[in-house]
Amino acid sequence: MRLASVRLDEVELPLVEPFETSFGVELYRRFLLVRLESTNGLEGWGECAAATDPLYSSESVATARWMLAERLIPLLFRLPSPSPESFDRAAARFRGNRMAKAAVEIALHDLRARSMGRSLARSLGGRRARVRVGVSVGIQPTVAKLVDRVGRYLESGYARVKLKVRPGWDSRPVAAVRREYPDLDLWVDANQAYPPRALEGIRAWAEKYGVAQVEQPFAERAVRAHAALAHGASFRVCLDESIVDSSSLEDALDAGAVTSLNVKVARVGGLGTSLALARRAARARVPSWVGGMLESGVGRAHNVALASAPPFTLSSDLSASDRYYREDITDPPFVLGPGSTLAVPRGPGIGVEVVERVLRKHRRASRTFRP
Ligand code: OSB
Ligand code: MG
Repeated sequence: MRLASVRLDEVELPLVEPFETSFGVELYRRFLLVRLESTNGLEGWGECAAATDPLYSSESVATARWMLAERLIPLLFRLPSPSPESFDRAAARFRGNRMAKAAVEIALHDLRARSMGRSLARSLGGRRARVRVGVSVGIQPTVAKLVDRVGRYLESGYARVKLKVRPGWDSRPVAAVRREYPDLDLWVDANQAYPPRALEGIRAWAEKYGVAQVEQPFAERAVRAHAALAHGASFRVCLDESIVDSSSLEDALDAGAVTSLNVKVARVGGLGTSLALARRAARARVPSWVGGMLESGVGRAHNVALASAPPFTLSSDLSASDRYYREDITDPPFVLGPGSTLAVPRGPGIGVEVVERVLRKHRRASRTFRP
């Protein structure tokens, strides 16, 4: 496999509705897309999940753009035979910047799967034809609006809901949703918003309202606080931001700080590491699931393919395209099917087509690199 060109596009897509977390509100998503082209005319697509501001992690669109243009794409052109594994090894000499690295690694996975005429899901060892999904619901202006929002998601077929919480927006909204939907599989995600001393308070409302899973209540490095919350808890303690590589996972497993693992391709630097972490967690009897970063159809297709692999057993944060964007850059859209599932594309590679016309409409910048 030889590369003829790499295109780096910057895109801005409006969200169907604002997405508010403990970090702030997002009205649209600005992100980078990587398009690899091989000398035999095949393409490979990757999306970089870094956001405009470094709120979820230290990366941003600007740092990822620099990393890709000035370091990772030149490094990719220097590889004698580019593959996800050879790129991952070569890129390891640069610290961090995992979202930038992931954009290239996943594009190489797509390109390789296409060159073998296989779906990405199959080339990752995926076995499921459909993956179970849920919906992540942002902080709403009022509790009544939240209950209404959750109700509409349930009517459209989602069987699991994750509420974004933060100090001041937790026990009241959680109680209201539980009162209205007594059987709902209810999760919460705080994106590190609580200090360790909030532990007993969180435990109280999570147990009282039957929350199945509490995600990342404390800071990224707060392994002991997460372990204390997980000890004897009736709910799973899920780590997201804390787990970025195998050593952070080993430390969390050792401490008993993780009883559910949110695997995000972007956060851990690619599909290869995602699979390795989920397999490692499964050996420790910790279930994994695929998390999302409001990706466009490109990143979503990678995430869905990953979620079809055996080590992922809980429902993923991968909703239908229309939950995020009125007009997505890929076709066909992901639609919610029976039993709160998305179908895993079967075509070559990611199995969805990037629609250049729509992409151009939302593109803010584009650069093409050649060896
Ligand atoms: O913490 O899981 C998170 C979106 C942006 C940043 C962080 C998170 C999220 C989500 C969205 O929860 C999940 C999705 O893509 O549907
Ligand atoms: Mg999270």
